[in-house]
Amino acid sequence: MSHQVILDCDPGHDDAVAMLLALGSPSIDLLGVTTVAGNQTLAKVTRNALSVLALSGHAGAGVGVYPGCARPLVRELAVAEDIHGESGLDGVELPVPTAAPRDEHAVDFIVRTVMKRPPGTVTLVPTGPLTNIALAVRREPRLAGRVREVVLMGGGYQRGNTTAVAEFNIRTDPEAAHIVVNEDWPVTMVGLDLTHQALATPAVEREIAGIGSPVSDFVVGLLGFFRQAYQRQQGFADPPVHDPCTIAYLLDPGVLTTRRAPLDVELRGELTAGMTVADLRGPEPENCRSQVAVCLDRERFWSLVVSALRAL
Ligand code: PIR
Ligand code: CA
Repeated sequence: MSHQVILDCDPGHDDAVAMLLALGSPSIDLLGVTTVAGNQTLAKVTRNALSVLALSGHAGAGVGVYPGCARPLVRELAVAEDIHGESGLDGVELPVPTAAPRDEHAVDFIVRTVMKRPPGTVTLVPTGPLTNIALAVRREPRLAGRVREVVLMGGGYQRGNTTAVAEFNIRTDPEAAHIVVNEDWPVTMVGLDLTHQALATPAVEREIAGIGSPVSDFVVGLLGFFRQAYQRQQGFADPPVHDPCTIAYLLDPGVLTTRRAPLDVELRGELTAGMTVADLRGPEPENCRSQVAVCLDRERFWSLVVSALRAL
């Protein structure tokens, strides 16, 4: 059975890898790519999404890119130029897009797509700020009952990266994240606790380089830039490739261990705005619709990524 997925992203080095993992995996049916301002401006991340689709060739043919929100609901946009560079995908030459963005807003596309398909079939995978997803469920509250699951990259129950306790996607639009995690739909939070285990080690890089295709060369270029940025800005030896962990979970749920936990987002804390608060006290609650990702099977994760890249 294949997963029908809308990928809502802000590419972004790791978003690009998430796109390629989805495109190169036959059991993911990518219904569309929606974009949101985050790592870079909306215009830049939309262009980047189109470039990645062009690179992926036939796999990306027919997958539309739908531009969404150009800024967060309440706060000012602060892009992650220090990590992703001026283009949002620095370190590679960007393929010339072979298609234009679609003439439909991301929020409208999400609502239309989920409502026209059978209930419980479409999975939303946000890997950027949650602005589009929040607006979609406010625009059409029935989305909550129809979406199969929201599998998001964002947050963390132990630490942040943008502030001590807040992760970038959530910190960028905390109000949107608050809407999404408080909605009555299943949410899987793939946060930094998990994605900091998805490190692109030199061995991983060598394996990808060994594929020897335009797609693998592109990914090696991305990882090289991402490694240097992470060494400089975050003191990591190897860069964590956050966003594809969400898609990998759909491909093979066993790649992650998860724990059910009530979730919320701090909006007002002087030191903690944008923090995701997971209640991990006591035994694991049974009827709780949210869960957090805890542990990554690194080997299985990278083998999914490598096979997808090889297939493109
Ligand atoms: C990664 C991101 C933003 C800032 C930093 N420092 C690192 C982007 C990634 O694309 C991922 O979706 C998420 N936001 C991780 O915080
Ligand atoms: Ca991202």
